Amino acid sequence: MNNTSLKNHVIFITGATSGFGKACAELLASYGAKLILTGRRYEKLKELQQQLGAEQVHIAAMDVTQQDAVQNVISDLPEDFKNVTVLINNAGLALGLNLAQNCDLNDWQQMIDTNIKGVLNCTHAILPTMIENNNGYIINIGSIAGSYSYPGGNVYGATKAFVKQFSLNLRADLFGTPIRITNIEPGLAETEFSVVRFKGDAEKAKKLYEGTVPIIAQDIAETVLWCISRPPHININRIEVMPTCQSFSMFAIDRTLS
Ligand code: NDP
Ligand code: 8X3
Repeated sequence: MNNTSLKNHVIFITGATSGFGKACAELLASYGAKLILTGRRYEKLKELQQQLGAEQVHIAAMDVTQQDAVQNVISDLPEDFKNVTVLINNAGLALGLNLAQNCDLNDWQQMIDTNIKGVLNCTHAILPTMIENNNGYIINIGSIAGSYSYPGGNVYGATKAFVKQFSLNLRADLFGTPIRITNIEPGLAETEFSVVRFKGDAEKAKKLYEGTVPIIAQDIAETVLWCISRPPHININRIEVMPTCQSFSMFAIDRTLS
């Protein structure tokens, strides 16, 4: 995308300390965008700001589950960063891969708080600026787990189904404005995601990707860049992205129940 310039953009990224969010920050900065980078780990944000340049990058340690903290970060944005043009709702997590009957309720609640309420907190806080400026683009990071069921996907998949439907419903509500909405739905991708899902068990996470060629974070950053650089009359509603090595499977049939 040689002719693409994002010099007029101020892009707010949640979950910029790792994985897709970090790769988006690096790629979008290289096209000239101003960035607001958020996440809970301040040291990681600081490193990224030093790498990309403080002129172009504002950082704020923020937990998306905390409504007041989100609102404060947005109210306190420096003048140069106030007019957010793109919000990338990327922060999210899966906790555990147990069957529902063996899950920890706290894990379920944390996934709901982060993947659903976090998206709502950020969207609700930033939408008024977009409406006032008659300009904006919200990119949500969903998942194939929001469309396809698998054992152990229980609440994680359900949160991503919420994100998919919320994205479509936002489009319906924002009809008549130039504000665009996209839900990007990746499949198997190697980031810190599985280490978090397996509660810090890096060996188990590594095994999941063995013998595969998964999506990498840069692939999703390029998808985000492609969306942002579409002309204003085009809205990409949803994009489902899988690695070639991943596909669908047969329905499970229990023959012992007859
Ligand atoms: P990573 O674990 O590498 O990154 C997750 C990011 O979310 C981190 O920057 C983390 O930052 C942030 N985060 C988590 N909880 C919070 C919170 N409460 N407040 C603020 N930030 C938070 O995983 P990915 O990059 O893979 O995940 C990014 C998104 O992509 C997620 O929504 C995930 O569900 C989705 N996804 C991932 C896939 C995969 O296979 N990897 C496939 C499909 C979708 P910090 O810890 O510093 O707060
Ligand atoms: C992550 C992809 O298939 O592990 O959203 O749920 S999957």
